[in-house]
This record gives sequence, C-alpha cells and structure tokens, in this order.
Amino acid sequence: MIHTRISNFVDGAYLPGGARQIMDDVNPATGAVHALVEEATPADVDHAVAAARRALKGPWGKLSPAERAAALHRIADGIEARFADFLAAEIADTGKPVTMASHLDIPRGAANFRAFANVMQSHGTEFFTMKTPDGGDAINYTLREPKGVIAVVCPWNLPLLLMTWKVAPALACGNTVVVKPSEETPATAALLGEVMAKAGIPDGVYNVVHGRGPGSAGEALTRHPGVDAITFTGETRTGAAIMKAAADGVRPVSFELGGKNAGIVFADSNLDVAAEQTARAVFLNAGQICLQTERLYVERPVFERFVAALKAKAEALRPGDPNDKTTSFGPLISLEHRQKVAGYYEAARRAGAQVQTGGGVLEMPTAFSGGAWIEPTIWTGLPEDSSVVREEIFGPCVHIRPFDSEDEALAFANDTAYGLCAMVWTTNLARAHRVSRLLEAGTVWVNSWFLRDLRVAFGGSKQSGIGREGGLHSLEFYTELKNVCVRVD
Ligand code: NAD
Ligand code: 6OD
Repeated sequence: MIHTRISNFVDGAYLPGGARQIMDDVNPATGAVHALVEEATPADVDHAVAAARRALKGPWGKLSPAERAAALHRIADGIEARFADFLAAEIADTGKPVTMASHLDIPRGAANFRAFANVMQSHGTEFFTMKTPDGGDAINYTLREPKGVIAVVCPWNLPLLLMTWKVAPALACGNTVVVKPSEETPATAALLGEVMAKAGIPDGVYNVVHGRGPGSAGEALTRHPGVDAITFTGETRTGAAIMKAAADGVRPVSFELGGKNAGIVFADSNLDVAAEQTARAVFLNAGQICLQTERLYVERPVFERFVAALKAKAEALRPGDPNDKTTSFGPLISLEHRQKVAGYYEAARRAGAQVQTGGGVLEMPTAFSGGAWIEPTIWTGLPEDSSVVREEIFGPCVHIRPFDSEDEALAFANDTAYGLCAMVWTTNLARAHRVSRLLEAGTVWVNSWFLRDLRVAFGGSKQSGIGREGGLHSLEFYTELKNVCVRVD
C-alpha cells in the first residue's frame, strides 16, 4: 500500500499530524492530487537533526563495517519485497511509464544499497612504516570514521534512485541522514521509512523531512548547525544557494548539478544503433534526466539520415497511461515545469528553428488531459548562441547541428558552462579515445549512454557539480580519515 497522507519520518516513526501546512502531491499524468503531504516545521527539522545526532552514538555507531553491510543488504531486501508499492508510489509521483520505473528506478534503489555494502567491505585504508629521526621505528595507519549527520537534498526526476544513491553510501560509512525529498516526489522516501524500521535500522539513523526549498524544510535543513555535511542533487542555481548555507560552519558539500550535455555522431558510427540509443538519451523520462542529451552534433555526410532516423524514433514514442506496459513516453513533472519547457519551444520558433517534429504541448484523452504532457521535439538550424542551445531545458527535446571536422565537433561540445556528461558515436577506436580525453565532462559514454557501474567516479565538472561519488569516491565524501602514528620501538 502507498501512503495517501505523507508524514515526516523522524527517530524511527512517522510524526503524528499537527498544525502543519499541507502540500498537495499531484500525479503529473492526470493532474489529480493523489496524496497530502505534511510540510515539516522548523521544530520538526530540529527534531530530525537531533535524532540523527543521537543515533550516531547509539547502536548504529557501534556496528562493524560487516554488520552495517548486512544491514544495508536487509534494506535492499526490504525494497525488493515491497517492489510493487515503491513502483506505485514512484509512478503516482512522477507519471513515468511503468516499464521505465520497473527496469531502472526501483531496481536501482535496491542495487544502491547492495553496491555500497560491498564497497565498504572491499576497501581498506593506508598503512606506512617509517624511521624516526633517532633511528627508531613508527607506523602510520588510517582510520575511516563517519562524518556525522548528513543532509540529503534530492530532486524529483529519479526520486528513489537518486535519494538511495546518497543514503546508501552515507549509511555504509556509519553516518546518519536527514533526507529532504523534492516537494514534487515525497512518496518513495516516506515509504523507505517503513523498510528501514522492518530491516532493524536503529531509530534516528534515517529521517525524512518534507517541504520546499527556500523558507521551508530545504533551507532549514541545509542551514542547520547540527548538520555536518550536505549532499545535494538538483539545479546549479540551487547548489549555489546551498553552498552559501554550507559556508556557515564550513561544512563540506557534494553536488550533482545541471547539464547541457552534448552527443557527437561521426559518419563512421553504426547509425541504426546510434539513433536507437540517442532516442533514449534524448527522450527517456521525457528528457528529465540530468544526463540527457540536449545538443547533438552529427557529421555532415550522415546529418540528413540521422535527423530522419531520430525523428522516426520520436514519432514512434507512445504517450499514455503510465501503468500500461506499452506506454513509452510520460509527462513532465508539473504544469509549472511544462510552462518552462514550452517557453523554450516558443523561443526556438522565434529564433528561427526548423521544427523537425513536435514543438507543442500534447493533447491527451480526457483521463490525462489535466496532465503535464508535451511533445517530443527535434530542432535544427539554430545558432549556437541561442538560449535553447545554451541553457538546460530538462525536457524531451534536442537541437541537432552538422559538423565538418573532429576539432569543430569538440569545440561545439565543450562550449558550455556545464560539464556533466557527453556521448560519442564512432567505430574508430583511436578517435573514440582521443575525443573522450578532450571532452570536458565528468562522464563520457562511447557507443552507449547511461550505462552505469556503481564503482566508478560519477559527477560533473564546471558548473555541473562539486566532487565525485560512486565506489571509493563516495567513501571519500562520507568519511573523515584519521591518521594514527605509533612509535613501535
Ligand atoms: P531543484 O534544485 O529545484 O530542487 C532540488 C531540491 O532542492 C528539492 O528538494 C528542493 O526542494 C530543494 N531546494 C530548492 N531550493 C533550495 C534551497 N534554497 N535550500 C535548500 N534546498 C532547496 O532541482 P529539481 O528541479 O528538483 O531537479 C532538476 C534539476 O536537477 C536539473 O537541473 C537537473 O539537471 C538536476 N539534476 C542533476 C543530477 C546530477 O546527477 N548532476 C541528477 C538529477 C537532477
Ligand atoms: O546513476 C546515477 O548514479 C546517477 N546519479 C544518475 C543521475 C541522473 C540524473 O538525472
């Protein structure tokens, strides 16, 4: 069962209803309210942070890494046991197609816990022997200790996946967390409270406070002096605001921010596969994935063919009931976000784009007519300095431009304030490696997209982020290293 009244989860229990503001939780496929959410008060945030701090010193803090790893596997088991509930909650919050949520979002929720249980157990720390100035012997070894109370501030596009991507390593390292899910998608974070309790995770280790950002739970949490570190996924502008909050108390941040990712398609690539996978990279989750390709550069001899192939893929997408297995295209997250994306569709038209397909809002049958639907859209013919080519839109749209040389493609791809990821399609091995090295991005996918090994460094360069998470890199953020130097002679 999923919750229709979504409460804050603090110190191992859902807080009883009180005089809190109520926020509507809207299903973006229909526009209907499917749950009511209790907005955390500043006192609730204090309560959550205090509970998290107490839990650091309780039984959680005394577990060995192996015992914590076992606890993480129990959480993963719990998500898998409640798979249908997590699926229903995620679909109700986001409107994403069941095929996507059941293959990506929910399995990754469980996989994140398993991956970091394993990472924690398979990484040791350093050990050095040394001579003392008077000829004696000493050893140095490093202890990896939890950082403390971690604030986890999450976006709405892949709610369970992105929240557990942070909570799992934080818990693996012995920290406690206070999660602030997006106000648009609070359901799976709330449901995870039940799983934590059933998995025997001590009270106060996992807490959830609901609300918006500024003037609400997001700001109260990130400004809270009891928070030791902040991990955030969301817009670059929000990251800047959180960084200012983190400056008080000089608290560390880990940021996964926006992108304006480029894809480069060389004429020697396997065009059928490139078009197939590029359609995923542009339209999956209605383009609401930070790794989405919004700029495509295609070598001139295959430009027309590639545009036609991608257009055919866009036009084959099936919008519809998210719970129908044949639906392959969902709505945007909200009518407000649709207005923003539609604004770019209008800007593209005004700037003289050739609209290859789409370009407007999607008219849907009555049951879905109140939803935030918009057409998959492909443009060509825009100058590189137009807002549509420079700014993150976060919708199902892409601009495609021809190029004549490798250097020109690289110059186009790198001409952005962002550096999250890039995608290259070629069968020329030397070129694949050369271009990957020269692309300014945290991840380069060659002949693939969004293929994830959770042990690798993940994050963005330039304005796409601060730091890397994944595998050992997550341990670097979620732990403090302490060197112990012992004279042994
Ligand atoms: P957002 O920045 O608007 O909100 C993210 C979270 O921050 C929400 O929980 C929100 O309530 C909270 N928040 C907003 N203002 C705040 C403030 N001043 N203080 C504290 N908390 C605040 O982002 P979004 O619209 O939810 O998500 C879409 C954005 O996220 C896109 O820009 C996308 O590129 C980015 N994103 C990046 C990655 C990545 O891995 N780099 C992953 C997913 C999404
Ligand atoms: O796969 C991941 O771990 C990850 N952080 C994906 C981010 C997707 C952005 O929307």
